[in-house]
Amino acid sequence: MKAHGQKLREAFGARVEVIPLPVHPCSSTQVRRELKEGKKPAGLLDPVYGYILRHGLYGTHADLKRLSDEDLRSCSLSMVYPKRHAHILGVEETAVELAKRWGADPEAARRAGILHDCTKYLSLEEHLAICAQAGIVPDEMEAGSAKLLHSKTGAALARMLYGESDEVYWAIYWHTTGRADMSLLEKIIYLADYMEPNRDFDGVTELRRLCAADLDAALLMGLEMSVADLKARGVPIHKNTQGALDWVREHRKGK
Ligand code: DGI
Ligand code: FE
Ligand code: FE
Repeated sequence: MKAHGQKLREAFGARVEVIPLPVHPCSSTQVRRELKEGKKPAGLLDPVYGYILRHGLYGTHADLKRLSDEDLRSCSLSMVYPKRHAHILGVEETAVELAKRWGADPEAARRAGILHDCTKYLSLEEHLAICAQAGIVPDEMEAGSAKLLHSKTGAALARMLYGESDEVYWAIYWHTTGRADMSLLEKIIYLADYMEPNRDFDGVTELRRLCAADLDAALLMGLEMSVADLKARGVPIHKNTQGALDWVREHRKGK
């Protein structure tokens, strides 16, 4: 390499910089062999491994309905842009913490956290196709909004593709708007999504404190901030967002 640089310099007067690249620790032949044997090859990036599992490439035959947490995480990360990876990992970790704090099933919280945004970057057409397949009928506002539909289609794939439970399904389903009468796990995923460690906004420290001290007070704060933010941006409030806010206000009266 150094010799090539020298030659180019002499022949063309080129400015040559030699940048040493790290030697990749595995051979592609070995990676393919390990995949075929059902192993996760060392050195393969998680989202790449997830893509291979989802598409059954290189002789893999993973049962997507019975994935380990690690493989489910790889699959979810492979479905979204890398800029969302830290958020997904943050929601997973925060949801598990909140589940332990408030007595929900930490494993269900983990699986919902891992999958909650897996359809975030699908087109409106793709969202509508999944809804049709899953028997979900979007209302008028949802039918025109990929942002509102990603929680529905994320839930649909969690159930149809990954075989997740009803509890996980509904926690993902309601994570964007919330609703009246939210279950404990629904509150946990909604709030973990709001205040995981990568989130940064005025009030996030107070929201985190409330999440550890009084979950419904945190939910009220989250919903109030969300509605204020949507209003400030001129975005119409979905009836389930309003329903969640009205419900938690009523529910907390006298506290
Ligand atoms: O998917 P994330 O970015 O992690 O967060 P999220 O699932 O809470 O989605 C946030 C988006 O959802 C944001 O762009 C606004 C939208 N959204 C949430 N509530 C409402 C809403 N959009 C409308 N029109 N009405 C709502 O009530
Ligand atoms: Fe989301
Ligand atoms: Fe999210």
